[in-house]
Amino acid sequence: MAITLVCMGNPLLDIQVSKGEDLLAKYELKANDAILADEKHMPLYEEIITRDPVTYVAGGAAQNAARGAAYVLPAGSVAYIGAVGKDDLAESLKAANEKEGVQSAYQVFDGQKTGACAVIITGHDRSLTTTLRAAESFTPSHLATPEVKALIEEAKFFYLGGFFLTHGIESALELAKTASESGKTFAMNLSAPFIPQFFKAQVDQMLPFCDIVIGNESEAAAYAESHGLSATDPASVATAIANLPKQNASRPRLVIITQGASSTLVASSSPTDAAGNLHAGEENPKTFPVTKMADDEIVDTNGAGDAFAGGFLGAFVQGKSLTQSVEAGHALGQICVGQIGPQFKFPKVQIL
Ligand code: 26A
Repeated sequence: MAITLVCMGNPLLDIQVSKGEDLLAKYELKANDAILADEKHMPLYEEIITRDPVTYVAGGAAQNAARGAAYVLPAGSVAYIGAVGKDDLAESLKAANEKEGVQSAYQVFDGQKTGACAVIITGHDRSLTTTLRAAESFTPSHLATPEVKALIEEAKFFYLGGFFLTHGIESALELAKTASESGKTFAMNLSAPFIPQFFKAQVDQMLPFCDIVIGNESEAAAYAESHGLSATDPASVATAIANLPKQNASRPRLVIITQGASSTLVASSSPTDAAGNLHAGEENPKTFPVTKMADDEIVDTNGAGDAFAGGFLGAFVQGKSLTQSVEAGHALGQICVGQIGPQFKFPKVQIL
């Protein structure tokens, strides 16, 4: 199979614990948030590994989405780019990718450590505190290596974790511009409220090249606030982002806002999207209902948004309709919520 989707982001190992109320209080963390660690959080990485039980699981938002997309795509369709250290963590991430059908094209930094994310679960909430380590050393030169260049030429769809924008925009812009100039589809996730909030300029620079923007309700609210939008409800924000200037005018921009257990919204910059959906006269944004999971089916919500993105892309890349793609996203999100961390169910269940 040829590679059809290339994802780029920060490869991280998730170190996950539950019942972490005391850790949230001690490190002044919010129950449902994603942040970059600062000095005061560093002891958390020593402390969390002493908890019993502690689970190590492959993470990194875009890498989770890549594994999610691979779940629904034919074998050999997905590759992932990011920077790691030369260590055991990187080996275990690579093994997880391999097992789940993602080709890793890592930029490897000898002498640096692979990034990690402390995942603290309390109830259904997840608090993510990330130390990027090698992930933030990624350089645009990696995109020019023969291996990566070939993957980029082969792929028809690209997906960027908005988190990647915290350590520079050069590589992200290069990938987005290459996609846009060659008429390929470029998708970006807003990733966390702090991205549209504190990396507004970077997000704004990327958006003209984005065909698909994915986020959740809190990221939409953060976008509305940092951009001074008067209408701050998710539907209005989705419409506002959809209608921003777009470099590649040959296809409309889709903006997808998930809302946890509430319905997903999709706004399109024009009534008909690439897959021939959202016809003129249809509601825009369109609402896609979510089937609620029972409390006892929910393990944790770490990676649910990434799983949605992966499921959506996996279907969209195969030319499925917008409705089928959103439903594949919902299905994969629910599979992920039923597992510890950003994992899927093996043997695979049919979702398309
Ligand atoms: C730059 N930051 C903060 C991050 C992340 C991140 N992935 C990339 N960059 N912070 C958390 N994550 C990942 O998000 C997933 C859940 O959506 C975690 O590794 C986790 O697997």
